[in-house]
Amino acid sequence: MASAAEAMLGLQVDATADDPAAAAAEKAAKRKTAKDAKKAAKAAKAAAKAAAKAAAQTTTKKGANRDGMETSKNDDFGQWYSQLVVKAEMIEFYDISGCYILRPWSYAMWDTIHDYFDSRIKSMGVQNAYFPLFVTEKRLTTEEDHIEGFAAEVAWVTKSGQTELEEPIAVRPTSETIMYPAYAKWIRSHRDLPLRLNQWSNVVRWEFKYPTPFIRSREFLWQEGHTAFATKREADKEVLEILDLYRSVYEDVLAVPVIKGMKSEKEKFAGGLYTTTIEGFIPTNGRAIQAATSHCLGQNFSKMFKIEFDGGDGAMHYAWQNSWGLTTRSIGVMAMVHGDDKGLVLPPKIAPIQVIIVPILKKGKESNIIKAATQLAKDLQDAGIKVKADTRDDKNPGWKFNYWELKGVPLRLELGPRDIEAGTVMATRRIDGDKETYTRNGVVDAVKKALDDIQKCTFEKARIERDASIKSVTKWEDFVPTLDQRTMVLAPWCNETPCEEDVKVRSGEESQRRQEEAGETDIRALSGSAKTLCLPFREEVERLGFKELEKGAKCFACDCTANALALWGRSY
Ligand code: 86X
Repeated sequence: MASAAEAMLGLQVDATADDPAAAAAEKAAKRKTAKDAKKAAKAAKAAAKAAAKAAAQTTTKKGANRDGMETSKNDDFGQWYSQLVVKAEMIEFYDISGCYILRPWSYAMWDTIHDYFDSRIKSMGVQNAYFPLFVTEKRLTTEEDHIEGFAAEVAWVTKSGQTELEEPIAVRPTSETIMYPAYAKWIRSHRDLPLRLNQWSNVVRWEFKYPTPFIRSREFLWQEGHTAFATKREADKEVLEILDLYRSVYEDVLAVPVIKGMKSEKEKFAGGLYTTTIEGFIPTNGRAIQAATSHCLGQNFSKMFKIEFDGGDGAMHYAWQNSWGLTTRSIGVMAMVHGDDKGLVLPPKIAPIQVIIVPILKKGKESNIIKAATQLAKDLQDAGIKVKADTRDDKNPGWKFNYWELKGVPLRLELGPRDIEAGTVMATRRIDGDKETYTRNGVVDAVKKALDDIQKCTFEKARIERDASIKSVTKWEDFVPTLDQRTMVLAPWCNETPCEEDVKVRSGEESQRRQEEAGETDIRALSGSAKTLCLPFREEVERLGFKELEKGAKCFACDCTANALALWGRSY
């Protein structure tokens, strides 16, 4: 069943619903008699014919066909995104709400993120391991605080075949309770520390907020790092090193700008000591999004799980622990930030194909041109560039241009008979459509330079738009009206949880009132309430060009003395 939200977005979870031929064939399979099956097969044929005719009719509009994007990013962002992930062949919908198929185009991106992050944590001294998918109820609930508030999201296996299990087992929503009992066995002496393990895996959280591919799914892929140290100082240092590595994944690979900071008491991981975060932003809908978190757990878990070590000083000590995670959500944020009305826009560092070569065929010269395109691809591939020559003979160049634009390939090279004669190649950038002619001899260097430049441009464009979306506010009256301009808000804050709870309620109410007054009845709008995204680090505030907290400043929301600058926003 499609969720209400999916239905609202017009998403067809039923694969056959959009395809009369497949629907008829499926019906045929279900019919009992051969006669019925024959009848259905005939109907399926007729339906297929009609569908083909309908498809042909919709392509009559110049340049447009059902394969391309049909919704503009600014008109209906939710619809745009759903179309994007399907039409760019990143996602296939599945018949369980909140679960999605990651197709090769998006899985290749996860592979790239994996390789980038994995090699860097290994150089830092982290090792990979794999722990079981399942956890007993007794273990899962060892750390009560940490489970509290999450219990409703845990998925349980209760049967094997028709037989009830003696004890139901949970599917991991995160692996603290699975890993830490083993840590307690492995850690005895200060010589066993630090213990720094990482796991690449899937996890399941049966959420009831409406799902969005990559951004919020019930099963997702991630890495979870779990480390233990003898001293808090070492743990603190790692928290920030990992946070900076997360920043690098987003900014240097995905070209998505993020803001580093500390989570408030209300928003931190309840089981830990403090949580650091990187926060992203989607300018089109004005929503902030948590991009990754790096937690210092303090000694909370080591006390709970008895992870103790002999310090060599004649005393036993509890280990200082961290945990940190990055998920496939990162791919969704990248797609939302860079995508446009033609489809996906990929920064070169995450693109499964960085350069697409489209041969422009001319009657009688086909084999020559294909040969030249294949050789060009080989030269680029030898230089370490991810390149493909699209030599399909059943698609014309215009169709191929649209197809690879929709998939977001950063650079297109066209090669026609005249180029071959002149010793040139024509290049077009996906990010801005800029064209340039390269010489065939200098093409490898020119492409390398172009890809570097596109990577930088993509980030700069996103950074400028993100920076323009941060506004400073000092009094409550300006808060919701500013958020309504699709911004994040930086404000002096008392840093008290009751005040944050109050802001959530008041901003929600005020948003609704303002919407009603404006006659807005947009049911797609998510909750209008705001929360703290983070307390940005001092360097971040400076980098963004804001003044640090002034002495004697008052909290924007409750008029108490402010003791921090907080970044607020409506968020995913
Ligand atoms: C919090 C904390 C932490 C390791 C990370 O953020 C990085 C990687 N874990 C995860 N969290 C839960 O602890 C949790 C627990 C249950 Cl039982 C659940 F159903 C959902 C959860 N969601 C998040």
